[in-house]
Amino acid sequence: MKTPSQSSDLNDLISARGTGGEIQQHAVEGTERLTTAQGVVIADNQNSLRAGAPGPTLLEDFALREKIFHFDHERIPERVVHARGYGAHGTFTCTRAMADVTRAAPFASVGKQTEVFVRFSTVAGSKGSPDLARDIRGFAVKFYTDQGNWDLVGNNAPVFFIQDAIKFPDLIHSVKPEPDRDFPQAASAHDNFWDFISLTPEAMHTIMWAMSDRAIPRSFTTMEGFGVHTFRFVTVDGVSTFVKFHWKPKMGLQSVVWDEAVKSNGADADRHRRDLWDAIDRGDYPEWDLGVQLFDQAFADGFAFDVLDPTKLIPEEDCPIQIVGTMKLDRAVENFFAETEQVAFCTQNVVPGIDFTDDPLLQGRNFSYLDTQLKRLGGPNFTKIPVNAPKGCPVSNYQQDGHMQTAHRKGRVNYEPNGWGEGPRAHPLEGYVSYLSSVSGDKARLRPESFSDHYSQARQFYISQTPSEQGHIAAALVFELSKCAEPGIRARIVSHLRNVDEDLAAHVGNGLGLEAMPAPAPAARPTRTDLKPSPALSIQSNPPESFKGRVMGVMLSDGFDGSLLAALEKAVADAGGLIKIIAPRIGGVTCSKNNLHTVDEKIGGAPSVLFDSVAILPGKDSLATTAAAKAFLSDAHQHCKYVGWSEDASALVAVCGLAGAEDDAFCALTDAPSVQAFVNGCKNLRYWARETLLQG
Ligand code: HDE
Repeated sequence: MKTPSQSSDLNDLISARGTGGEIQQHAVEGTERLTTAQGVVIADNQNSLRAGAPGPTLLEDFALREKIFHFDHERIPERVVHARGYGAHGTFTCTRAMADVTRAAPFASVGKQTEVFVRFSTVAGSKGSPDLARDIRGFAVKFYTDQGNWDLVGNNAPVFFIQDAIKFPDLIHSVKPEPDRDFPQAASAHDNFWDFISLTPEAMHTIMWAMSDRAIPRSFTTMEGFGVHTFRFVTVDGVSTFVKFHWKPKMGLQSVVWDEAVKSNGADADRHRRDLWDAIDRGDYPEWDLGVQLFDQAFADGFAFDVLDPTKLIPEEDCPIQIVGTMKLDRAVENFFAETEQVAFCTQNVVPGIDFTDDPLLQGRNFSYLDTQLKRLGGPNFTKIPVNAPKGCPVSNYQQDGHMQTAHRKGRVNYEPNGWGEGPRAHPLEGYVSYLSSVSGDKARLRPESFSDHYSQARQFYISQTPSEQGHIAAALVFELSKCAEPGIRARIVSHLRNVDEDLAAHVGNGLGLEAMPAPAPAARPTRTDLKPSPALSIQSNPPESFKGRVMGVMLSDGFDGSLLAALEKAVADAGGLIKIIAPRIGGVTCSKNNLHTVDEKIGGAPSVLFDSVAILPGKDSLATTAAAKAFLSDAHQHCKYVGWSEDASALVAVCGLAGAEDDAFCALTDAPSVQAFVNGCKNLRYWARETLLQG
């Protein structure tokens, strides 16, 4: 049977015309019937029941009433934070059995598989906000283990802005649109956010992450994930080991530059979700390794900071990451709302073998998630929604009733203990047993003294970046603070930066045009300068050296050199990448031999910011007078991408002011070997040396 998209003839789609000439599609033998929610087959889905024509619509039209009623209630409250998100299903496969450190089900044996659902998100923007906002990303994974659901509700940064949950509403209020004017959307570049930050020195480490390229990832699939808090692994015998969780993308780390992020949001506000959808759709399933940092109390005691402080990380160099499994996302959602919107993560969803620590942020989170789900999903039975229901184990308890109950116990017994000899019972050995720890101390509102160093790891992060990345951090700070109207806020931030790194503070102060540098902010503890750089924290120092899964945008016009395109297609395919053809008309483009080639995007519809590298192979029309083609080339060059171009593009290159600008990544394509050399280079993704030259 033809699908509507395959059928080009409207008449094929029409099975009847109504009296007004409107299109009616009627079910025929063997096809699905349209029904009401009560199961009554609908006869006419185009006209409501009227008394006369035209005449008043009748209240007795239950099909109309039900349809509109349901529509009116389609929306549920969006998440207060992490509203903008995208999910997919997959599998976690254990590659290292860890029964010696945890009884947690996913790590029981090598090769054991556990189904997962992942939701990636931004934090600040609302549900319809653009994907490439500068923001921390959520990285929440639900493991449907055979001992119950375990949610690892993490972020793409290993640290957080605040040390105590009581500050969370203020942090989030400050970053969200300002309450009187309701802007800016999905942006931290405004007074309220920086005002709050300037009065919250503990945020400085996470600010470094948020101003770095980590906060503008190329894709969900090119970012790391972190559990942030220190958790506990616990063995069957009750022995505990501290654990920090890390997700390492197999595609490697990759981000975009800020100008690209801004333009991407205009060109394709759905860039990240589309990228994930497309990757799964073409069978290029994204994967992450799960790594753990394991350490004991002795390590914690000897570590420079408190391992319970969520504004601190443990450098990989101090405590190596051990890879224990791989997650593969291989199934897109069937329905965005049913799955991605309704999925309910909760830090308290843990399974035997995984336990909490006294990290005050984790403790606060444990309180929050159920609360928000009750509000969003409307009642306590959201655990019955398929995406939230455990899959790997039975569920049996005496919980009953409530809104939308869909699973009821049979029979008389709804309590325990009971003398009827019926129903489920607790099991002291198989059940969840909390790690036995002693608690003592005064009841008071307090912050541990061991949490009071706010700058040392911010500095460590900064000095771990390449000069180019440091430049991006400084530029981001200048951009964001330039959006703050209140000069006092700018100065206060610079006063904190002086405690992080004097050069950074000077760059930002200069970029803002501060008349005088403010004094360094009073610090509870002086910044340590003995912490060594941690190369693992830099994206540029850890290039993927692969073009796998990356996309080259190839701009063509009629009469282009087909042999060059063929060489490009082969080289990119060999490198595991993809090509998208951009041309003046979506209907096709002809090569010099007059063969028609398919086109993916019209020029102007897919600017170069959407591609990892670009090639420009025009034909008779050199595209030198096409504004969108000029922007395509200029931006790709400006964004330090690998750019290949054929001789026929010389006029375009010249009008962009790039004649004679050849560098290792701005390459003339003349024949198959030059094409191969260009594609070999593309695996470096960017040519950062150009950035320095462009800045003069
Ligand atoms: Fe969340 N957070 N959070 N958070 N969080 C929510 O739960 C909260 C924090 C994170 O894709 C909410 O269902 C408090 C850190 C992710 O559905 C809410 C505090 C980290 C997601 C909530 C934090 C996170 C949320 C809103 C401070 C990284 C999206 C909707 C104590 C380790 C999950 C919801 C998804 C969502 C509360 C801080 C990660 C309101 C009180 C730190 C990835 O319950």
